[in-house]
Amino acid sequence: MLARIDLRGSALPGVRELSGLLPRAATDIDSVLATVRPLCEDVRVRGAQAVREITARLDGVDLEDFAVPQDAIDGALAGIDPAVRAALEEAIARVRRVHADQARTDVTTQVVRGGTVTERWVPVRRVGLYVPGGLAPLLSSVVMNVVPAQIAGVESIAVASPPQRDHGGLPDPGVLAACALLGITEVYAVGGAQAIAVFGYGAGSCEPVDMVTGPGNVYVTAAKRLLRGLIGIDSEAGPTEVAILADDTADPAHVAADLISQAEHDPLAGAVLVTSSEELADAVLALVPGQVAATKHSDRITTALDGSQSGIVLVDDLEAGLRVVDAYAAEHLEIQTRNPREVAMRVRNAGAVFVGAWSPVSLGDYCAGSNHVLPTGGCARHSSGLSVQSFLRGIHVVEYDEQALAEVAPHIDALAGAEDLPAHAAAVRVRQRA
Ligand code: HSO
Ligand code: ZN
Repeated sequence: MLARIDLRGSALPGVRELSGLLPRAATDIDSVLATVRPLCEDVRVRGAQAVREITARLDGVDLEDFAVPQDAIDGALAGIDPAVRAALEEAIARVRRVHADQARTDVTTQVVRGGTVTERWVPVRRVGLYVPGGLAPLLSSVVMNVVPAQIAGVESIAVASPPQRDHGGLPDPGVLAACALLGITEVYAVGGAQAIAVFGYGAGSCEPVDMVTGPGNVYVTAAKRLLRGLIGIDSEAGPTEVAILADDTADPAHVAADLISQAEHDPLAGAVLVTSSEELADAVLALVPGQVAATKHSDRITTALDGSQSGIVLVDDLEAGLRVVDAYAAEHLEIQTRNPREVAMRVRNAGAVFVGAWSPVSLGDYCAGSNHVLPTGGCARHSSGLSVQSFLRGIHVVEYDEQALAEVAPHIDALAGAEDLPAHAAAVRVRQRA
Protein backbone atom coordinates (compact mmCIF):
# COMPACT_ATOMS: atom_id res chain seq x y z
CA MET A 1 0.00 0.00 0.00
CA LEU A 2 1.51 3.32 -1.15
CA ALA A 3 5.16 2.57 -1.83
CA ARG A 4 7.74 4.98 -0.40
CA ILE A 5 10.16 6.75 -2.68
CA ASP A 6 12.86 8.44 -0.65
CA LEU A 7 14.54 11.33 -2.46
CA ARG A 8 16.11 12.82 0.67
CA GLY A 9 19.75 13.34 1.38
CA SER A 10 21.19 14.09 -2.03
CA ALA A 11 20.62 16.68 -4.71
CA LEU A 12 17.52 16.05 -6.83
CA PRO A 13 18.20 14.94 -10.39
CA GLY A 14 17.11 17.00 -13.42
CA VAL A 15 13.47 17.19 -14.43
CA ARG A 16 13.58 14.36 -16.94
CA GLU A 17 15.31 11.88 -14.63
CA LEU A 18 13.12 13.02 -11.76
CA SER A 19 9.89 12.41 -13.64
CA GLY A 20 11.16 8.91 -14.45
CA LEU A 21 11.53 8.23 -10.71
CA LEU A 22 7.99 9.33 -9.87
CA PRO A 23 5.03 6.96 -9.86
CA ARG A 24 2.81 7.22 -12.94
CA ALA A 25 0.47 4.92 -14.85
CA ALA A 26 1.63 3.86 -18.28
CA THR A 27 -1.37 3.68 -20.58
CA ASP A 28 -0.86 1.96 -23.86
CA ILE A 29 -3.27 3.49 -26.35
CA ASP A 30 -1.39 2.00 -29.31
CA SER A 31 -2.15 -1.56 -28.24
CA VAL A 32 -5.91 -1.06 -28.54
CA LEU A 33 -5.76 0.84 -31.84
CA ALA A 34 -5.87 -2.47 -33.71
CA THR A 35 -9.22 -3.27 -32.06
CA VAL A 36 -10.64 0.22 -32.38
CA ARG A 37 -9.69 0.91 -36.01
CA PRO A 38 -11.97 -1.71 -37.66
CA LEU A 39 -14.79 -0.79 -35.31
CA CYS A 40 -14.61 2.90 -36.30
CA GLU A 41 -14.31 1.91 -39.95
CA ASP A 42 -17.43 -0.24 -39.63
CA VAL A 43 -19.39 2.73 -38.26
CA ARG A 44 -18.07 4.93 -41.06
CA VAL A 45 -19.11 2.46 -43.78
CA ARG A 46 -22.32 0.95 -42.42
CA GLY A 47 -23.54 3.72 -40.09
CA ALA A 48 -26.50 3.02 -37.80
CA GLN A 49 -26.65 -0.69 -38.57
CA ALA A 50 -23.03 -1.12 -37.45
CA VAL A 51 -23.76 0.89 -34.29
CA ARG A 52 -26.70 -1.38 -33.51
CA GLU A 53 -24.64 -4.54 -33.90
CA ILE A 54 -21.64 -3.24 -31.96
CA THR A 55 -23.89 -2.02 -29.13
CA ALA A 56 -25.65 -5.39 -28.96
CA ARG A 57 -22.28 -7.15 -28.81
CA LEU A 58 -20.47 -4.87 -26.36
CA ASP A 59 -23.25 -3.42 -24.20
CA GLY A 60 -25.73 -6.28 -24.43
CA VAL A 61 -28.51 -3.96 -25.56
CA ASP A 62 -30.42 -4.08 -28.84
CA LEU A 63 -31.49 -0.57 -29.79
CA GLU A 64 -33.51 0.03 -32.91
CA ASP A 65 -32.60 3.71 -32.66
CA PHE A 66 -29.78 4.98 -30.50
CA ALA A 67 -31.19 8.53 -30.40
CA VAL A 68 -32.68 9.12 -26.95
CA PRO A 69 -36.28 10.41 -27.20
CA GLN A 70 -37.01 13.79 -25.65
CA ASP A 71 -39.59 12.33 -23.25
CA ALA A 72 -36.89 10.04 -21.80
CA ILE A 73 -34.66 13.09 -21.19
CA ASP A 74 -37.51 15.03 -19.61
CA GLY A 75 -38.61 11.96 -17.64
CA ALA A 76 -35.12 11.53 -16.19
CA LEU A 77 -35.23 15.10 -14.88
CA ALA A 78 -38.69 14.61 -13.42
CA GLY A 79 -37.54 11.45 -11.66
CA ILE A 80 -34.26 12.69 -10.26
CA ASP A 81 -33.65 12.91 -6.50
CA PRO A 82 -34.36 16.55 -5.57
CA ALA A 83 -31.06 16.78 -3.67
CA VAL A 84 -29.15 15.71 -6.78
CA ARG A 85 -31.12 18.19 -8.88
CA ALA A 86 -30.33 21.01 -6.44
CA ALA A 87 -26.67 20.01 -6.42
CA LEU A 88 -26.52 19.96 -10.22
CA GLU A 89 -28.17 23.38 -10.35
CA GLU A 90 -25.65 24.78 -7.88
CA ALA A 91 -22.74 23.21 -9.78
CA ILE A 92 -24.05 24.62 -13.08
CA ALA A 93 -24.41 28.10 -11.57
CA ARG A 94 -20.87 28.08 -10.15
CA VAL A 95 -19.25 26.66 -13.27
CA ARG A 96 -21.12 29.28 -15.33
CA ARG A 97 -19.89 32.06 -13.06
CA VAL A 98 -16.24 31.06 -13.45
CA HIS A 99 -16.42 30.26 -17.16
CA ALA A 100 -18.31 33.45 -18.05
CA ASP A 101 -15.10 35.28 -17.16
CA GLN A 102 -13.27 33.27 -19.84
CA ALA A 103 -15.33 34.71 -22.68
CA ARG A 104 -13.10 36.36 -25.30
CA THR A 105 -13.74 39.55 -27.20
CA ASP A 106 -12.39 40.33 -30.65
CA VAL A 107 -9.33 42.58 -30.61
CA THR A 108 -8.17 44.81 -33.46
CA THR A 109 -4.51 45.81 -33.51
CA GLN A 110 -3.57 48.84 -35.57
CA VAL A 111 -0.19 47.59 -36.83
CA VAL A 112 0.60 50.68 -38.94
CA ARG A 113 -1.50 53.47 -40.41
CA GLY A 114 -3.82 51.71 -42.89
CA GLY A 115 -2.96 48.23 -41.66
CA THR A 116 -4.88 46.22 -39.07
CA VAL A 117 -5.05 42.68 -37.76
CA THR A 118 -8.23 41.70 -35.96
CA GLU A 119 -8.37 38.51 -33.91
CA ARG A 120 -11.91 37.13 -34.18
CA TRP A 121 -12.89 34.46 -31.65
CA VAL A 122 -15.25 32.11 -33.44
CA PRO A 123 -16.89 29.13 -31.75
CA VAL A 124 -16.68 25.62 -33.17
CA ARG A 125 -20.07 25.01 -34.83
CA ARG A 126 -20.94 21.53 -33.61
CA VAL A 127 -19.51 19.57 -30.69
CA GLY A 128 -20.01 16.01 -29.45
CA LEU A 129 -19.58 15.40 -25.74
CA TYR A 130 -18.82 11.93 -24.51
CA VAL A 131 -19.95 11.00 -20.99
CA PRO A 132 -18.64 7.68 -19.70
CA GLY A 133 -20.98 5.26 -17.99
CA GLY A 134 -18.66 2.44 -16.93
CA LEU A 135 -17.37 2.46 -13.36
CA ALA A 136 -19.27 5.67 -12.53
CA PRO A 137 -21.85 7.67 -14.49
CA LEU A 138 -20.17 11.07 -14.50
CA LEU A 139 -23.12 13.45 -14.51
CA SER A 140 -20.84 16.20 -13.25
CA SER A 141 -18.81 15.80 -16.46
CA VAL A 142 -21.90 16.81 -18.45
CA VAL A 143 -21.78 20.14 -16.63
CA MET A 144 -18.02 20.57 -17.07
CA ASN A 145 -18.20 19.97 -20.83
CA VAL A 146 -21.48 21.64 -21.74
CA VAL A 147 -21.15 24.89 -19.81
CA PRO A 148 -17.93 26.13 -21.43
CA ALA A 149 -19.20 25.06 -24.87
CA GLN A 150 -22.40 27.02 -24.36
CA ILE A 151 -20.58 30.10 -23.11
CA ALA A 152 -18.25 29.90 -26.12
CA GLY A 153 -21.35 30.03 -28.33
CA VAL A 154 -21.26 26.50 -29.78
CA GLU A 155 -24.58 26.30 -31.62
CA SER A 156 -25.03 22.56 -31.78
CA ILE A 157 -24.15 20.20 -28.92
CA ALA A 158 -24.79 16.45 -28.87
CA VAL A 159 -24.11 14.11 -25.96
CA ALA A 160 -23.34 10.39 -26.14
CA SER A 161 -23.28 8.04 -23.18
CA PRO A 162 -23.40 4.24 -23.01
CA PRO A 163 -26.78 2.50 -22.87
CA GLN A 164 -27.45 0.88 -19.51
CA ARG A 165 -29.09 -2.52 -19.53
CA ASP A 166 -30.88 -1.84 -16.26
CA HIS A 167 -32.31 1.43 -17.60
CA GLY A 168 -33.99 -0.02 -20.66
CA GLY A 169 -31.03 0.74 -22.87
CA LEU A 170 -31.03 4.45 -22.02
CA PRO A 171 -27.95 6.24 -20.67
CA ASP A 172 -27.74 6.72 -16.91
CA PRO A 173 -30.76 8.78 -15.72
CA GLY A 174 -28.50 11.23 -13.86
CA VAL A 175 -26.63 11.94 -17.09
CA LEU A 176 -29.93 12.49 -18.90
CA ALA A 177 -31.20 14.77 -16.12
CA ALA A 178 -28.02 16.87 -16.30
CA CYS A 179 -28.57 17.17 -20.08
CA ALA A 180 -32.15 18.31 -19.48
CA LEU A 181 -31.06 20.96 -16.97
CA LEU A 182 -28.55 22.31 -19.48
CA GLY A 183 -31.03 22.39 -22.34
CA ILE A 184 -29.36 19.57 -24.29
CA THR A 185 -31.94 17.82 -26.45
CA GLU A 186 -29.71 15.70 -28.68
CA VAL A 187 -28.53 12.64 -26.76
CA TYR A 188 -27.39 9.26 -28.05
CA ALA A 189 -27.28 5.97 -26.19
CA VAL A 190 -23.96 4.84 -27.52
CA GLY A 191 -20.70 4.27 -25.70
CA GLY A 192 -17.05 3.50 -26.19
CA ALA A 193 -15.08 3.93 -29.38
CA GLN A 194 -18.27 3.52 -31.44
CA ALA A 195 -19.64 6.74 -29.90
CA ILE A 196 -16.59 8.66 -31.06
CA ALA A 197 -16.99 7.16 -34.54
CA VAL A 198 -20.66 8.19 -34.61
CA PHE A 199 -19.61 11.73 -33.77
CA GLY A 200 -16.76 11.76 -36.26
CA TYR A 201 -18.49 10.25 -39.27
CA GLY A 202 -22.15 10.76 -38.45
CA ALA A 203 -24.57 7.80 -38.23
CA GLY A 204 -28.34 7.46 -37.97
CA SER A 205 -29.77 10.85 -37.07
CA CYS A 206 -26.42 12.09 -35.69
CA GLU A 207 -24.74 14.52 -38.05
CA PRO A 208 -20.92 14.61 -37.93
CA VAL A 209 -19.43 16.99 -35.38
CA ASP A 210 -16.43 19.29 -35.67
CA MET A 211 -14.99 18.45 -32.26
CA VAL A 212 -15.33 15.79 -29.55
CA THR A 213 -14.64 16.38 -25.86
CA GLY A 214 -15.08 14.42 -22.67
CA PRO A 215 -13.33 11.70 -20.72
CA GLY A 216 -13.39 8.00 -21.50
CA ASN A 217 -11.58 4.71 -21.19
CA VAL A 218 -8.65 3.58 -23.28
CA TYR A 219 -10.92 2.60 -26.23
CA VAL A 220 -12.56 6.02 -26.29
CA THR A 221 -9.14 7.64 -26.15
CA ALA A 222 -7.84 5.43 -28.96
CA ALA A 223 -10.83 6.38 -31.12
CA LYS A 224 -10.18 10.07 -30.40
CA ARG A 225 -6.57 9.58 -31.47
CA LEU A 226 -7.68 7.83 -34.69
CA LEU A 227 -10.20 10.48 -35.65
CA ARG A 228 -8.12 13.47 -34.61
CA GLY A 229 -7.66 15.71 -37.61
CA LEU A 230 -11.04 14.81 -39.07
CA ILE A 231 -12.39 16.21 -35.82
CA GLY A 232 -10.80 18.26 -33.06
CA ILE A 233 -10.43 16.68 -29.63
CA ASP A 234 -9.93 18.16 -26.19
CA SER A 235 -7.13 15.84 -25.10
CA GLU A 236 -6.21 12.20 -24.75
CA ALA A 237 -7.29 11.78 -21.15
CA GLY A 238 -5.49 9.11 -19.16
CA PRO A 239 -6.38 7.73 -15.74
CA THR A 240 -7.07 10.45 -13.19
CA GLU A 241 -4.38 11.41 -10.67
CA VAL A 242 -3.85 13.54 -7.62
CA ALA A 243 -0.64 14.79 -6.06
CA ILE A 244 -0.57 16.35 -2.61
CA LEU A 245 2.31 18.56 -1.51
CA ALA A 246 2.14 18.61 2.27
CA ASP A 247 4.23 19.52 5.28
CA ASP A 248 3.87 18.75 8.97
CA THR A 249 0.92 21.16 9.28
CA ALA A 250 -1.30 18.94 7.08
CA ASP A 251 -3.98 16.82 8.70
CA PRO A 252 -3.15 13.19 7.84
CA ALA A 253 -6.83 12.23 7.83
CA HIS A 254 -7.49 14.85 5.12
CA VAL A 255 -4.48 13.75 3.11
CA ALA A 256 -5.47 10.08 3.30
CA ALA A 257 -9.07 10.84 2.34
CA ASP A 258 -8.07 12.94 -0.66
CA LEU A 259 -5.63 10.33 -1.98
CA ILE A 260 -8.39 7.73 -1.63
CA SER A 261 -11.01 9.96 -3.27
CA GLN A 262 -9.22 10.05 -6.61
CA ALA A 263 -8.12 6.41 -6.35
CA GLU A 264 -11.85 5.66 -6.28
CA HIS A 265 -12.11 6.45 -10.00
CA ASP A 266 -10.04 3.69 -11.46
CA PRO A 267 -7.68 0.86 -10.53
CA LEU A 268 -5.16 2.77 -12.64
CA ALA A 269 -5.71 6.10 -10.88
CA GLY A 270 -2.60 7.69 -9.40
CA ALA A 271 -2.38 9.06 -5.86
CA VAL A 272 0.92 10.62 -4.85
CA LEU A 273 1.89 12.34 -1.61
CA VAL A 274 5.00 14.53 -1.69
CA THR A 275 6.17 15.54 1.75
CA SER A 276 9.14 16.58 3.80
CA SER A 277 7.50 15.23 6.94
CA GLU A 278 8.20 11.61 7.80
CA GLU A 279 5.65 11.90 10.62
CA LEU A 280 2.95 12.89 8.15
CA ALA A 281 3.92 10.05 5.80
CA ASP A 282 3.73 7.54 8.66
CA ALA A 283 0.40 8.92 9.90
CA VAL A 284 -1.13 8.81 6.41
CA LEU A 285 0.10 5.25 5.89
CA ALA A 286 -1.43 4.27 9.22
CA LEU A 287 -4.81 5.83 8.36
CA VAL A 288 -5.22 4.67 4.77
CA PRO A 289 -6.14 0.99 5.39
CA GLY A 290 -8.96 1.89 7.78
CA GLN A 291 -10.36 4.58 5.49
CA VAL A 292 -10.14 2.27 2.49
CA ALA A 293 -11.84 -0.58 4.32
CA ALA A 294 -14.70 1.73 5.26
CA THR A 295 -15.49 2.81 1.72
CA LYS A 296 -17.63 1.18 -0.96
CA HIS A 297 -15.13 0.72 -3.78
CA SER A 298 -12.29 -0.54 -1.62
CA ASP A 299 -11.19 -3.09 -4.24
CA ARG A 300 -10.34 -0.68 -6.98
CA ILE A 301 -8.98 1.85 -4.49
CA THR A 302 -6.63 -0.77 -3.07
CA THR A 303 -5.49 -1.69 -6.57
CA ALA A 304 -4.86 1.97 -7.38
CA LEU A 305 -2.96 2.68 -4.16
CA ASP A 306 -0.92 -0.52 -4.45
CA GLY A 307 -0.10 0.18 -8.07
CA SER A 308 3.21 1.53 -9.29
CA GLN A 309 1.39 4.76 -10.23
CA SER A 310 0.85 5.69 -6.55
CA GLY A 311 3.18 6.33 -3.64
CA ILE A 312 4.65 8.62 -1.01
CA VAL A 313 7.65 10.67 -2.09
CA LEU A 314 9.86 11.92 0.75
CA VAL A 315 11.83 15.09 0.09
CA ASP A 316 14.24 17.21 2.13
CA ASP A 317 12.20 20.41 2.16
CA LEU A 318 9.48 22.46 0.47
CA GLU A 319 11.80 23.61 -2.32
CA ALA A 320 12.55 20.02 -3.25
CA GLY A 321 8.83 19.25 -2.98
CA LEU A 322 8.02 22.00 -5.47
CA ARG A 323 10.57 20.63 -7.91
CA VAL A 324 9.06 17.18 -7.57
CA VAL A 325 5.45 18.30 -8.14
CA ASP A 326 6.53 20.41 -11.12
CA ALA A 327 8.29 17.40 -12.61
CA TYR A 328 5.21 15.25 -11.99
CA ALA A 329 2.79 17.85 -13.44
CA ALA A 330 -0.29 16.43 -11.75
CA GLU A 331 -3.79 16.65 -13.11
CA HIS A 332 -4.87 17.74 -9.61
CA LEU A 333 -2.40 19.18 -7.11
CA GLU A 334 -3.31 19.92 -3.50
CA ILE A 335 -1.11 22.21 -1.43
CA GLN A 336 -1.41 21.43 2.25
CA THR A 337 1.51 23.37 3.69
CA ARG A 338 2.17 26.54 5.65
CA ASN A 339 1.25 29.60 3.54
CA PRO A 340 -0.41 27.36 0.96
CA ARG A 341 -1.49 30.20 -1.35
CA GLU A 342 2.08 31.46 -1.69
CA VAL A 343 3.27 27.93 -2.40
CA ALA A 344 0.46 27.41 -4.94
CA MET A 345 1.48 30.52 -6.82
CA ARG A 346 4.99 29.07 -7.26
CA VAL A 347 3.72 25.92 -8.97
CA ARG A 348 4.47 25.84 -12.69
CA ASN A 349 2.95 22.52 -13.77
CA ALA A 350 -0.50 21.31 -12.68
CA GLY A 351 -3.93 20.95 -14.27
CA ALA A 352 -5.60 22.58 -11.26
CA VAL A 353 -4.27 23.53 -7.84
CA PHE A 354 -6.26 23.18 -4.63
CA VAL A 355 -5.10 25.46 -1.84
CA GLY A 356 -5.11 24.68 1.88
CA ALA A 357 -7.18 22.49 4.14
CA TRP A 358 -10.60 23.50 2.86
CA SER A 359 -10.20 22.99 -0.87
CA PRO A 360 -10.14 19.24 -1.47
CA VAL A 361 -10.10 17.78 -4.97
CA SER A 362 -13.69 16.58 -4.55
CA LEU A 363 -14.78 20.22 -4.25
CA GLY A 364 -13.27 20.87 -7.68
CA ASP A 365 -14.77 17.68 -9.09
CA TYR A 366 -18.25 18.98 -8.41
CA CYS A 367 -18.91 22.40 -7.03
CA ALA A 368 -15.94 24.78 -6.90
CA GLY A 369 -16.82 26.41 -10.21
CA SER A 370 -13.50 25.26 -11.70
CA ASN A 371 -13.43 22.74 -14.54
CA HIS A 372 -12.64 19.10 -13.78
CA VAL A 373 -11.61 18.11 -17.31
CA LEU A 374 -7.87 18.48 -16.81
CA PRO A 375 -4.63 17.34 -18.45
CA THR A 376 -3.37 13.97 -17.17
CA GLY A 377 -0.18 11.94 -17.55
CA GLY A 378 2.16 14.94 -17.29
CA CYS A 379 0.38 16.87 -20.06
CA ALA A 380 -0.08 19.70 -17.57
CA ARG A 381 3.48 20.68 -18.62
CA HIS A 382 2.03 21.99 -21.90
CA SER A 383 -1.77 21.93 -21.75
CA SER A 384 -4.65 23.46 -19.81
CA GLY A 385 -7.93 22.04 -18.65
CA LEU A 386 -11.14 22.41 -20.61
CA SER A 387 -12.33 26.00 -20.86
CA VAL A 388 -14.35 28.35 -23.04
CA GLN A 389 -11.16 28.84 -25.06
CA SER A 390 -11.16 25.11 -25.93
CA PHE A 391 -14.26 25.70 -28.06
CA LEU A 392 -13.05 28.87 -29.77
CA ARG A 393 -10.74 29.44 -32.71
CA GLY A 394 -8.90 32.69 -33.12
CA ILE A 395 -9.09 33.85 -36.72
CA HIS A 396 -6.76 36.64 -37.80
CA VAL A 397 -8.47 39.05 -40.16
CA VAL A 398 -5.82 41.00 -42.03
CA GLU A 399 -6.70 44.30 -43.70
CA TYR A 400 -4.09 46.64 -45.25
CA ASP A 401 -4.74 49.48 -47.65
CA GLU A 402 -2.73 50.23 -50.79
CA GLN A 403 -0.35 52.63 -49.09
CA ALA A 404 0.33 50.36 -46.11
CA LEU A 405 1.11 47.44 -48.44
CA ALA A 406 3.40 49.59 -50.60
CA GLU A 407 5.35 50.68 -47.53
CA VAL A 408 6.14 47.13 -46.40
CA ALA A 409 6.57 45.68 -49.92
CA PRO A 410 10.42 45.89 -49.93
CA HIS A 411 10.53 43.74 -46.79
CA ILE A 412 8.23 41.12 -48.33
CA ASP A 413 10.43 41.21 -51.41
CA ALA A 414 13.55 40.61 -49.35
CA LEU A 415 12.10 37.76 -47.30
CA ALA A 416 10.55 36.06 -50.34
CA GLY A 417 13.94 36.32 -52.06
CA ALA A 418 15.70 34.82 -49.04
CA GLU A 419 13.28 31.88 -49.10
CA ASP A 420 13.61 31.48 -52.87
CA LEU A 421 9.88 32.02 -53.33
CA PRO A 422 9.79 34.76 -55.99
CA ALA A 423 6.08 34.27 -56.79
CA HIS A 424 5.35 35.46 -53.27
CA ALA A 425 7.14 38.74 -54.02
CA ALA A 426 5.49 38.99 -57.42
CA ALA A 427 2.01 38.83 -55.84
CA VAL A 428 2.84 42.04 -54.00
CA ARG A 429 4.69 43.71 -56.90
CA VAL A 430 1.82 43.15 -59.34
CA ARG A 431 -0.28 45.44 -57.15
CA GLN A 432 2.19 48.31 -57.31
CA ARG A 433 1.71 51.17 -59.68
CA ALA A 434 4.61 51.77 -62.08
N1 HSO B 1 -11.88 13.68 -10.75
C1 HSO B 1 -12.40 13.51 -12.10
C2 HSO B 1 -13.73 14.18 -12.31
C3 HSO B 1 -14.85 13.62 -11.52
N2 HSO B 1 -14.84 13.23 -10.25
C4 HSO B 1 -16.14 13.44 -11.93
C5 HSO B 1 -16.02 12.84 -9.88
N3 HSO B 1 -16.83 12.95 -10.89
C6 HSO B 1 -11.36 14.05 -13.08
O1 HSO B 1 -11.01 15.36 -12.81
ZN1 ZN C 1 -13.07 12.73 -9.15
